Formats: sequence, structure tokens, C-alpha cells
Amino acid sequence: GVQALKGGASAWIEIASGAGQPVEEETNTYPIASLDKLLEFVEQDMKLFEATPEMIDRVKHVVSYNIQGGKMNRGLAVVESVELLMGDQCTPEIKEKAIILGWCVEWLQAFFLIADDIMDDSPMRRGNPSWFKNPGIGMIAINDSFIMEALIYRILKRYFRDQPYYLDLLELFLEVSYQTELGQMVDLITAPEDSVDLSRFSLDKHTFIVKYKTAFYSFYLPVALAFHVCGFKSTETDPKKNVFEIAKSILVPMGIYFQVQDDYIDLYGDPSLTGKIGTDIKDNKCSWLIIMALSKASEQQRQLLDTHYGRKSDADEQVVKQIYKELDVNSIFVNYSQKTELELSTLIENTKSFDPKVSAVLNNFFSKISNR
Ligand code: GPP
Ligand code: MG
Ligand code: MG
Ligand code: MG
Repeated sequence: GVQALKGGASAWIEIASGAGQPVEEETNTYPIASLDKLLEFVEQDMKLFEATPEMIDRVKHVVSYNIQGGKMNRGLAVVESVELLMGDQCTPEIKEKAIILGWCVEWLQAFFLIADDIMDDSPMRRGNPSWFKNPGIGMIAINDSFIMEALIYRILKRYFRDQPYYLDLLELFLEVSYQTELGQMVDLITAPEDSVDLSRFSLDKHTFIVKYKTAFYSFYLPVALAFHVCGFKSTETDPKKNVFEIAKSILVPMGIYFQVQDDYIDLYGDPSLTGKIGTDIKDNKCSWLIIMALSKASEQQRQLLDTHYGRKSDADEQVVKQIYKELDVNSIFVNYSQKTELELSTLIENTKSFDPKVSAVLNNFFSKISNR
């Protein structure tokens, strides 16, 4: 369960394995404020809607099962960014706001992951069965994901309704959700179950998919939330002076790079570390790996890929893996990764002259995903 360690300003909460073992090596720490408090709020709020103990218990279980066990990069990025931007000026009230918004990002992530695992038919998440794979859950998980989403807006209303930036928060959560859903739509329609057509795939298509399905909510959202908490205005019309636009112009490429890493990990990651089992080849996904393989494949290899990609059997998957090996897709990734890390570092370095604190925020986020 969730354990709160009470203390001074630097009190941290340790998230023990509520739903299962945290899969990363480092201990997951997250500031106290915190999940227990938000769950308590959810309980009181549900009572306004005639909720029975059965309903409350179920919702609490859905939240704890699906929100824990990850690295919490996104949520922590909100809190750390506010700390980096405000320094000594950061009051306990402001820090608390950042912590709640950090949880809201993790909440949004849980909403997406519940739904994504159904759509991708993924058996495992964060070292546990995907939520919908649990006995008695199945397609009820669809509604559970909707409830997770709804609760974000209940929390925002409760804790931010009196803030001048409340409308900005609502519009931001709604807009990044829309962007993510557009990306997910293209991810799915490019990967039909019953018709494999590798000529549908291209690097441009891949870039669109990953930009929309991952970059905005995972990278831009946490930093934009931190900016709002710090009172930054998004109304500057010159994009070269608008801190939101400047940050976005780096966070979106960072998010694209992160999702290329995710595509790589899908096949080459160690499930005991990532907590999930890859499905991209069997799911006929427009993954970065297949794009690279297609760009180098001989006619004969291309024919084999056409025959074996996107098929449900382990044997088909094995043929595809063998071709990736022949084409040394692994080295292509290593080269791409080195080059992209350098480019991102340069982009971040260049923001120093605009504002060294913003540069520090971007660097902090980048350090979480660099060479993962
Ligand atoms: C990650 O893709 C994308 C998401 C989690 C966004 C889902 C969007 C919805 C609107 C539900 P992925 O399938 O490669 O992630 P993973 O590898 O973790 O399953
Ligand atoms: Mg998935
Ligand atoms: Mg997916
Ligand atoms: Mg993936």
C-alpha cells in the first residue's frame, strides 16, 4: 500500500508495492501531499454522488492498482520543475499545488495505460497483469479508464477552482488528451489486425504517431503545468518569447525520442526491468524498428517481412526478429540514440540565454530519459 513518511518540508512518501513490485531499481519516492489525501478526497466526493462503499472501494482499488509501480517521471517532473523555477520563493502551498498536479499527470497516464493495454492486447504492465487481464475485470476496464479520467477533473475543481490559471489547466488537460487520442487513433488504424501492408508505414507516419500519442502528455504537459503554477503567462504572441512555446519546441522532440526508445524496448527490453511484454511485431505496429528494417531490407528480406510481420504466432515473430538481427537494427538504434541525445543537449543548452532556469528544467527532464 501507500506509506506516508511525515516530516518537515522535505518529507517524502515512499510508494511501496501496492499493486506489485516497483520494476525500476531505484525506490520510487514522491512528495507527501499525496495519494492518500487525494483518495480521501475522491471518497468524500463520491459520496456526493450517492456512492456506496462497494463503489468507493472499487474506485480506490482501480486508482491504486493503476497509478503505482511506474517510474513517475511525469509526475515528478512537475514538482521538480516548480522547485527549479522558484527556488527559495517556493512556498509550501505552491509545492502542494505542484504535487497534486504531478498526481494528476500520473492519473492521466493511468487512464491511458488501462485503455492502451486493452487496445494493444498487452498481458503485462509494471510487472503485474494489465488491469483488464485481472479476473472479473475484462471490458469493465474501459469504464474504469473513463472514471480515472473523470477524477482528474474532480481533483482540479477541488484544488484549483479558485486559481487564476484554472481555465488554463482545464484547457491544457483537454487539449493534450485530444492530441494523445489523435495519435492513438493513427497508431491503431495504421496497424489493422487483419491486413498487413508494410507500404503504409513511413518515418513521417511514425513521427506523427509518436509525437501525438506520447510527446504532448508525457513531456509538454508536466512542464506546462509547472509554468502555470509559477504564474507564467501563455499569452505572449511572439513564439520566440513565449516560454510555453520555447519549452514545447524542445519537449516534443524529446518525447519523440522517448517513444523511439519505447519502440526499441518493446523488443529488446528485459521484461524483468520494464515490467511489460512487447507486442508491437504481432500487433502490426508502425514501430521505429520496422521502419528502419524496411529502409535497409533486400527484396528477399522484404518478402519475408511482408509474410511474417503482424501475425499472431511466435514463429512469425521469430522470423521478423531474425531479419532485424541480420540488418543490425540494434546498431541503427545506438547511432540514432547518440546523435539525438547530442541534438537535444544542444537545443537545451541554447535556451540558457533565454532563461537559465527554464534550461535547468529541460535538462532535469532530459536526464530522466537519457540513455535509459
Ligand atoms: C504509448 O504507446 C501510448 C500511450 C500509452 C497513449 C495511449 C493513448 C490512449 C488515448 C489510450 P505504447 O502502446 O507503445 O505504450 P506501451 O509500450 O507502454 O504499451
Ligand atoms: Mg501499448
Ligand atoms: Mg499502444
Ligand atoms: Mg510501446
